[in-house]
Amino acid sequence: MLPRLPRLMGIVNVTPDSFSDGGRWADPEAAIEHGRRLLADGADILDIGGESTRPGATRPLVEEELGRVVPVISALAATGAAVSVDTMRAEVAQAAIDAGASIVNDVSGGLADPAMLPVVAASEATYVAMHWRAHSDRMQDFASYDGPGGVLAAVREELSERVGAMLDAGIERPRIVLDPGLGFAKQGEHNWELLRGLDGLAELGFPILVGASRKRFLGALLAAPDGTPRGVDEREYAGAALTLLLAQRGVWGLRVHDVRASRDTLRVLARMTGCHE
Ligand code: PMM
Repeated sequence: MLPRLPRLMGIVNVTPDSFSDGGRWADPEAAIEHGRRLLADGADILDIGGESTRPGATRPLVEEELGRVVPVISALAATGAAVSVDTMRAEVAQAAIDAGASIVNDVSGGLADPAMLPVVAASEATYVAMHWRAHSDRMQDFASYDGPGGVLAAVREELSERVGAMLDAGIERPRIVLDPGLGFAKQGEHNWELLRGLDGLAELGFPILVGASRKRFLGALLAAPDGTPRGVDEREYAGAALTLLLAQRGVWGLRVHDVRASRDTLRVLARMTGCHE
């Protein structure tokens, strides 16, 4: 059977310092407007985050994070949009659910805050658990995968441990989505290996979300002859190529900045293959 097309999760970073769009939507009104534009461009879900996870980033206070995301989630969920909250904090996840979010996207897979899994378990939210090893100010110190099977085996094993914790906490299987965590405690080549070997991760039996959009490894791939990385705003064709390839591999979702480019790509794929949109 042909795979269903992946859901497009449009990114709304309500932060002053995210790597590709830091500061652009830091004001709630600008973020709400941006979310509306992404919906018009074809987003199925809006992923709203108030903490930058760029390598080296320091964490905002919980009050700051709440003040950034809650008004934006309330406004966008009130229009009927499917909203996800990108947070590692249980308190923020709870406030987001109360404001209308139906997905909790936790880049730490429950490792950053011990209260996260119980909060999600007590809700009906879908839980996206990403592979993660440490906070952004020191995650690149953990980007080594020297064991047998390399990065693929390590990510698979560490995510399956997290699945065990989620099930123990009472999050039912159908609510769990896994994410390989491209760029989080990973070097560029690790990201490529994970993308090539994604089917191995899918063997765990859970839907897969991938966030490759505009990331540094694409800038490196597209670097100028002198080695200067391609700018963050000029990586959308590489992103669209990944959208196509990953859709053909049957991923559940793609977390993207350039929703229009990905939606156009999926429309072509649907017409060519008969996948349903
Ligand atoms: N990447 C970023 C933030 N949140 N969430 C998931 N599930 N997967 C990701 O790969 C991911 C994420 C960082 O990227 P950004 O600064 O472009 O938002």
